[in-house]
Amino acid sequence: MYRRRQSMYRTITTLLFLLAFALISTAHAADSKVNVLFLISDDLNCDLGTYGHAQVKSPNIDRLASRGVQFNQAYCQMPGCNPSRISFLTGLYPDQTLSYNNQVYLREHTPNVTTLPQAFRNGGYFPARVGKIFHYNNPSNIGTGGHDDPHSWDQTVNPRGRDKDDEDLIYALPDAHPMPPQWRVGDTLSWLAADGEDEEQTDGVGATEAIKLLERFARRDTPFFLAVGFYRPHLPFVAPKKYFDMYPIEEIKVPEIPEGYLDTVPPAIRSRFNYKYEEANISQAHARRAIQAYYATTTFMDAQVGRVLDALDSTGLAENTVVVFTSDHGFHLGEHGLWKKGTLFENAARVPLIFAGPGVKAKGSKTNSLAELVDLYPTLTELSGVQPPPYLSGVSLVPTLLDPNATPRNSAITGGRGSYSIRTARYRYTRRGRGPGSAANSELYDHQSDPEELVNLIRDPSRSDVVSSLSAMLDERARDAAIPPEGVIQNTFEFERVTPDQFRKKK
Ligand SMILES: [Ca+2]
Repeated sequence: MYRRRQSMYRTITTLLFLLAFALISTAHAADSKVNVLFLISDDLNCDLGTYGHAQVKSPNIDRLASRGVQFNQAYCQMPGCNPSRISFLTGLYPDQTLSYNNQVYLREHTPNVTTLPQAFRNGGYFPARVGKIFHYNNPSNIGTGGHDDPHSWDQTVNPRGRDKDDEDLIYALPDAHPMPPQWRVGDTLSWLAADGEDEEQTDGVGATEAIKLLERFARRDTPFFLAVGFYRPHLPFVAPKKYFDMYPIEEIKVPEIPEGYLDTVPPAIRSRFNYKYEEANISQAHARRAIQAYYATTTFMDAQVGRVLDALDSTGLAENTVVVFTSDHGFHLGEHGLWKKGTLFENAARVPLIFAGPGVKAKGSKTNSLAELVDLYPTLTELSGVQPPPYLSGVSLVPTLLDPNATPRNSAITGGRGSYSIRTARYRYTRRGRGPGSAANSELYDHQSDPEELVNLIRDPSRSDVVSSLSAMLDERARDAAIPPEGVIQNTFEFERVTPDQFRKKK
């Protein structure tokens, strides 16, 4: 009897031990899921230390690059906030999301799409957002949810700093066509060397909130997808004074434009060059101030990135967290005589893109492998083992994260609705409007001899073979980028938007 009981106890003990072991293993499986920290800046170009800029100080982004893989040739899908963000957050091209401007909400045209954070949520992750991930009108929507997608997050934080209260102090270029002040500071070149500390600015508040979330996540077992969207260096260029002092005005260089340059670009885009009178006719003194302010704002934003990265280290989460840093599109600072974004030139299409953390083996590499922002989705799901939806359009960049010489794609496209630019390792070929390419609607730039894209070679007879092969490549890529994604509803109608003023007039 005693023996039988003893044997029964032994069996129960063994069973309990096995059960405990199974529970621990499950907990470990949850632990071993890698987290994602997705950092994105608004309107940031590649004027950064790690991208070889001689003046701009970006020690924290540089630090991230030194422990990860930096893509030197990464391009956005559309050089505007909302269409670019909707594209990479759905893993689809603009001709698939049908979102081309800053007014539309993601689900107006693609109501049942699974967003990137949603895929992580479906995979058992806790998706959280701080600041601008989906589109926000910047700065007018700061402090609100902007164009957010409520299906994407379990928690959201909308930071708001003293930059909103200081808007009256912001200097804006004298405007040829007066607009309400709240719109002007986000649209016209405008800046403020602000009083106060980093932590008081919207991006400082955002970084503080992101740090709090990381500290909380470190105490939990649930894997997280934390997206932190910085508002700067988007206009207005507002940063604490000390960052302006880092860039003495006499050291700022304004890009020079060759005599007769405008005659070399297709007539269809010339209007783009002059659409804002005060920017097209900017004085050298104002141009210097604007560039100084952009650099200062970039360095301020970089410092906030540094605070979040420090928290990732101090919480012990860095080891098990994939970090991405990027921007929604580039930004012109006077090149070609252009300011801001919205063009199909390199400065507006190219974005910084850095991956670090588990799965990123080629640490400290700078790769020339081409990448598109639409590749973010399949890359992050592969790195974390999350199931992606079957219709994604991008390609995974994981091969390049293992070997910087790997080339998952041989071209990158930017554009939609008939106007596209294609970038290969050497060339940029751009065609505006549907229909066959001609010297009147196309451009060809050879980056080997002309990295500033100032010499349009489209009429050069010795390049006709290059033009026809790039033209065929562009046709094929544009066709593929418009294939309806299987299972995703596409609403093709446009929503009518009426402002309160227009509504009153209509009545
Ligand atoms: Ca933007």
